Amino acid sequence: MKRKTAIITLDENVSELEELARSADLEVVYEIIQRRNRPHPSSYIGKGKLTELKEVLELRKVDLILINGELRPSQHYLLECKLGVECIDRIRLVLEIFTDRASSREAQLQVQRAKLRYEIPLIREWIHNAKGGEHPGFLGTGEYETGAYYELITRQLARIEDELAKLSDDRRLRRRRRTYQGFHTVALAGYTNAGKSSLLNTITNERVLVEDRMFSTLSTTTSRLEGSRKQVLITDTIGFLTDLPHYMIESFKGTLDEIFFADLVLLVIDASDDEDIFLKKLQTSLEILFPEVDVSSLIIVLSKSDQTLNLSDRIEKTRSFVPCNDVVTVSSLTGDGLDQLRQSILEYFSYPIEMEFFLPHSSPAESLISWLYDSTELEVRRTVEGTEISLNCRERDYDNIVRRLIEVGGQSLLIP
Ligand SMILES: Nc1nc2c(ncn2[C@@H]2O[C@H](COP(=O)(O)OP(=O)(O)OP(=O)(O)O)[C@@H](O)[C@H]2O)c(=O)[nH]1
Ligand SMILES: [Mg+2]
Repeated sequence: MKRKTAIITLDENVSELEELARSADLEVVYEIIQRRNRPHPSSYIGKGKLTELKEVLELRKVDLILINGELRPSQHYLLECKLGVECIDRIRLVLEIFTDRASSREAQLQVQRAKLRYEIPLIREWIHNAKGGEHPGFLGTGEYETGAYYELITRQLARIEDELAKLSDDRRLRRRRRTYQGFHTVALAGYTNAGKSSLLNTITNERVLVEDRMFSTLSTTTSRLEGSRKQVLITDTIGFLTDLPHYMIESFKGTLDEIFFADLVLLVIDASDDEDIFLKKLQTSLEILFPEVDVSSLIIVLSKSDQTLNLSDRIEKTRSFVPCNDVVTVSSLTGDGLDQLRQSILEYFSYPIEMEFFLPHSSPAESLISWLYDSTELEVRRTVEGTEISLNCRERDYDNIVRRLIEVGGQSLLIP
C-alpha cells in the first residue's frame, strides 16, 4: 500500500519533489507551504508553523512527512521528536528511490555507500541527543544500541569502499580492452527522465527499461551503434538531479567514470520542459560534467522534439550557453533527427590520417591486419610477396600503428 505523505515546503516550487514522490510510489495527501527565505535553524519551519502542523497531523494522519529541501541532523531530530512521524528530506527520498531500483551489484553498493554517508551525521546527532538505550528506530534498526550501530556502519562503509574499488578496477580494465580493440566509446549523460534510455534503445539494438519516472536507470548498459561500419559503443548512465550533495555524486563515481572516460559524451536535455527548467537542467548537467569532460567532445542532444514547439530557440539558447561540438534535436518517439545524430557521431570519429604500406607475409602481420580491420577504414591488396594496405585512421591510433608496423617489418608506401 502506498504510504500517505504530507509535503512541507518553504517555496512554491514543488513540482520536482512531487515527481520524485510519485517515482517513489508515495501518495501525497497534502502540502504545507511556509514562505521563508531560509529554513528555521532548529526546526526547519518556524515554531508557530510547527505547532500548527502538529494539530493538522492529529486530524489528518500521515505515514510520512517529506521535506522539500535538505534537513540538518539537528532539525531532523527535533522534527521527528516533536511530530512523532517519520520525516525524510529530499536526499533521503532520492536514496529510497535508488534503493528500490538498484539491481546490479555495483549499483547496490553505490547506493549503500551513499546511504551510509547520509546516515552517519544523523546517527552522530542521535548519539549526541539520546540518553543511551535503544536506537530510536527511525532508520529501521531498533535492535542496535546507537553507539554500536555507529561503529557497525563505519566498518560496513569501509567494506563497501573496498568492494567498489575492485569493481572500479574491473571497469578500468574493460575500458582499456575496448580502446585496444579499437572501439569508439560514447556515453549518454543527462538529467533524470531526459530520454537517455529511449535514445539508447532507438540507436542500438538494446531494450533497456524506459519509464516515465525518475531514476529508472541506475546501472550502465553498453550497446553497439546500429547502421555504422565503425565500432561505436554507446553507454547509458544514471541520471542527474539538481542540488545533490557532493558525496551523493561521488558515491556513483564508478558509473560516472563511464562518462568521464568516454571518447564522446552525448548530453541529453529534455527540450520540451519550460525554459527556466530546461536551462536549470542544462546548467546542473554541465556542472557535473565539467571540467572532466571537454566541450570539444560534447554533443548536446535536445530530446523529445515531438513535444517541443520552439526548437530553434532552444538550439540557439543551448549554443549560446555552451560552445559544444554540436547541438542536435531528436525524438525517440518519431525517429526525427536520429540520422543527423548518427552522422554527427560518425563525423566525430572520422579518420583523418591516410597511410599506405606493405606488409610481408607472417602471422604477426595477419593479426595486425585483423586489428586494422576493426580500428581503421582500410583497403587490402594481397600479392605473392605480402599485403599492400591503404587506410585512414584516427590520430590517436597513428603511433600505435607505426610501432606495430615496425615490429612486423612493414614498409611505408607513401614515403618516396
Ligand atoms: N514524447 C516523447 N517522449 C519521450 C521521448 N523520449 C523519451 N520519452 C519519454 O520520457 C520518459 C523517460 O524516458 P527514459 O528514456 O526512461 O529517460 P531516462 O533519461 O533514461 O531516465 P532515467 O533513467 O530515469 O534517468 C519515458 O516516459 C519516455 O517514454 C521522445 O522522444 N518523445
Ligand atoms: Mg534511463
